[in-house]
Amino acid sequence: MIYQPELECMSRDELRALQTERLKETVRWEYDHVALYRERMDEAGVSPEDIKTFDDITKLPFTEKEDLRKEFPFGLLAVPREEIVRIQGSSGTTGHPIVVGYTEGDVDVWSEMVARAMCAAGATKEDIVQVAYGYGLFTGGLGAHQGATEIGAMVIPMSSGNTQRQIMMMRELGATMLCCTPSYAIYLGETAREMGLVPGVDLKLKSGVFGAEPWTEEMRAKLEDVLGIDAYDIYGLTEIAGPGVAFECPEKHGMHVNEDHVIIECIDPVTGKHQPAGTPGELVFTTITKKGQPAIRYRTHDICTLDDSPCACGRTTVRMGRITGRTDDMLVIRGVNVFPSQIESILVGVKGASPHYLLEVDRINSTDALTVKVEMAPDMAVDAISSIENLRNTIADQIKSVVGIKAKVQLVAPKSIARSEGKAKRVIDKRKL
Ligand code: DLL
Repeated sequence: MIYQPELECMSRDELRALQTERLKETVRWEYDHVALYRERMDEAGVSPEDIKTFDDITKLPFTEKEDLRKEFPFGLLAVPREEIVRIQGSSGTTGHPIVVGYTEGDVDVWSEMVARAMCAAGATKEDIVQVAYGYGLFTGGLGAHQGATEIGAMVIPMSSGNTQRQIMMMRELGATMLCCTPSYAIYLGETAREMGLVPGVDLKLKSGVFGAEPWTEEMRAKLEDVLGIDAYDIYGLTEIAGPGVAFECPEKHGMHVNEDHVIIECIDPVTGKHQPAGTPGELVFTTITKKGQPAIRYRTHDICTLDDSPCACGRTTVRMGRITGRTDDMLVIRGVNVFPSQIESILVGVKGASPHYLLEVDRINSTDALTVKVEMAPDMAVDAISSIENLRNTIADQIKSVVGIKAKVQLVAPKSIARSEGKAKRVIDKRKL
């Protein structure tokens, strides 16, 4: 189903014209109201009048997370503080948290974006949506909550954690949709099965909208199997809105970007120049309907490819592929670029291994060493030492052939790697400690 066909399916020409008008307004708004944008544009020798066509966006300077840190908490507000009705934030892995202010209108825009995503995953007012993303400064909980409310569905605002209680409520209230991180969804599914519950019989879940962390097609298959549902990807980031910046339709061939609210660019992270469609690059977003704290050419560090070919679902918006890594998440091990998602794809395809893993990188005698800790699948027969040895070798061989580096594989007991109720932590880089 398409929530707002008149907006999600408009012709590319109409969409470009709308984006261009909104871009001009946003640039003028930021220039007039936010010192940082005015200074940056003055330094770059570009004024709001120079933005006449869509392609003129490339004249504008980039912004970064560091700008939000420096201007913490209210330096980037483009409206008086009293106009702000909500603060959301993200901690990030380093440094001070960042916060973003929303006006009432900004919250509405965000809710609309999430409602489109939920609708694409089949949500109607009949649905009972269990939100197991964390509520709080993190945008997952409230974002999913607002989107489901916008559709008129009934929300169970569980937040993350309390896994057994979570499953009890899911069963007793008859939740039909689930929203949480994909890693937590798998954990919920595994726990439900351990509790003796059968999806489809004891649980009524039909679909779910999962995001906030990178995941793979293999993880999707696992998640769909363990919970007996149809799993959809949703992408977003606090600086731009929260979840709902882009979302999957039933074609599941990339995430439709809500282009009437944001402009997406995919750049070469080194040169800053646009990548052709289909070539991986760093995503850059400009919000074009926000008033409280708009963002112009915000560099996400997320890497993926864009696809502007028509989609069979009828939406005309450009699609982004899965996030394959982050420019700042990429591990360089003995000179080879390694993304955790590559290892994950391998593990999910190996019988006897589970998708619960941890990468540990260290420097031993001036050489980088990668250890991959992998939980054995609960049904793995561990009676013969040879079977463990075989499993270890299979994983190591596949890492060598796919990623191109030698890794030490350590098989650990099921459930011994800490489970995450939010974003999973997959990497410990001891070289940075
Ligand atoms: O994670 C917003 C969100 C909540 C999205 C719930 C989807 C669902 P932040 O905490 O600011 O916001 O983290 C944003 O998370 O730059 C990506 O690196 C990563 N990320 C978000 N969604 C996906 C996804 C929320 N579907 C950062 N696939 C982003 C891969 C994702 N990575």
